[in-house]
Amino acid sequence: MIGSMKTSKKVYTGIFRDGGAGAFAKRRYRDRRKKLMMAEGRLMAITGVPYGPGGKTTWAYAYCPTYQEPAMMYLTGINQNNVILLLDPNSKGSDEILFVGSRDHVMEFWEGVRFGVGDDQSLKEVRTVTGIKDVRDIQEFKDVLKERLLKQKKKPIGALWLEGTRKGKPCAITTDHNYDFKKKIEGWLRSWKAPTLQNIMKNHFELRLPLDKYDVTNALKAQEITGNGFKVLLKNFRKLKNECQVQGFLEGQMLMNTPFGLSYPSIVASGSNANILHYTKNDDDFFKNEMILIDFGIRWMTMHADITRTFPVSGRFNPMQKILYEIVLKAQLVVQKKARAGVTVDELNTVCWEKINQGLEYDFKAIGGKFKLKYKDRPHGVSHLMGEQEHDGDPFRNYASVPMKPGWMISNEPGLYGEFSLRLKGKSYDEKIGIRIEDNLVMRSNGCQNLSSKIPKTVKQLEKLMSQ
Ligand SMILES: [Mn+2]
Repeated sequence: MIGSMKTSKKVYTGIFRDGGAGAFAKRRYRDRRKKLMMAEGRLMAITGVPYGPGGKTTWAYAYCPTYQEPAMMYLTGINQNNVILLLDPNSKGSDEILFVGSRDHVMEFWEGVRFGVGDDQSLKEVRTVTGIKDVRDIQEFKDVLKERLLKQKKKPIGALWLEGTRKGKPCAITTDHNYDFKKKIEGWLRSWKAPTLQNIMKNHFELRLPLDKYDVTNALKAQEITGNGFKVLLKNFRKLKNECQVQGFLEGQMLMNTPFGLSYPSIVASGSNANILHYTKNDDDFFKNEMILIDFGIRWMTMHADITRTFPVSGRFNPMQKILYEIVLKAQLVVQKKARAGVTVDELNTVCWEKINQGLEYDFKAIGGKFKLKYKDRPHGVSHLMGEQEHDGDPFRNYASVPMKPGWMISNEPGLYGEFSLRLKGKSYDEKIGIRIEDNLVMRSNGCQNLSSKIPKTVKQLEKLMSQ
């Protein structure tokens, strides 16, 4: 017995995410699968991750409470490796079949309850929680696929893998588990003399990227916990001596308030370390006049917060830091004003980096400031898509030229990185500084909703919190 239905909520918390929809969860996932079937009209096979953390990198232990292919999570809420979903919109029988591994009592003794076939009770419970009525042993997948394929004549099967174009040339992510799955199925199709696979990526992302009301609620909850962690950090900042203490303190505050884990390991970069965009060492001491950049966030259900804040270690901005910081902040506000459904990420980039350059020219150079930037035109994109993943959507970011849709969530993260010097009121300042300020926005038809609006970011707000 996995557990009686009375205790199912607790038993399944780790391996089934209801997305905050409670009793409506089954309907919500079923609707998503139905929409995908409507859009594709073909037989489709979608795989979960084949193995858990450390499965291919046995030397690494990854702490990650949610470990699932985001497409599988989006369509079923199942947070367990080794599952496959078959969708068959043209079938006269069941139009969706979930394949899972068999029950393994030894494994359950080590790792806790898992969905699995092997006894009627267990199968019944998988059905009850996921809403998928037809659940079968994953060993049968190949045979069922072949049988269903023959029934739909010559129509190609659909599967998901990540592909796009980079500098005009087609390319794919070949290290992803989805690509391994694609290769495997293609091998079978060749031996069956069947037409090759069709990628369902476009329709899948079109359906998945706009957040629904549950997603927005979850995203706001992630913001709230992330923001509270940040506020507590600032109030206690004077007690901390180095980057790793900041990481430990902040992540501790955040993890105490979410069972869903971090969005990603935090970047905690003081002084010139903030000029390394993906700084991960987090092992340096501070100097008292430095700025510190932190990039952090948690998950709530399957939604992510992705926040960056930059502030002075001392709790007070020096005059040069304040000028540079406000250049970045102004650019962020310009992006936020421009962001809405119908606008492209490319257009946001244009206004963002123009505003930064203008700021450097008129607010810094004009008063005698000198600088050497760490990049040519721009350091990185101002926005990426967010959702089921912290970086969601096509990984080649071909979406940047597409008008955004209502409900898309994006980051808004202008930055300024380089070496800056200024002489002001008889005092000289010369620092290597990296400043990034990042909020998360949801697109609406008449503007955007800044989900991060309650997380302090003005000079005044930051200094006030740090002086408490
Ligand atoms: Mn980001």
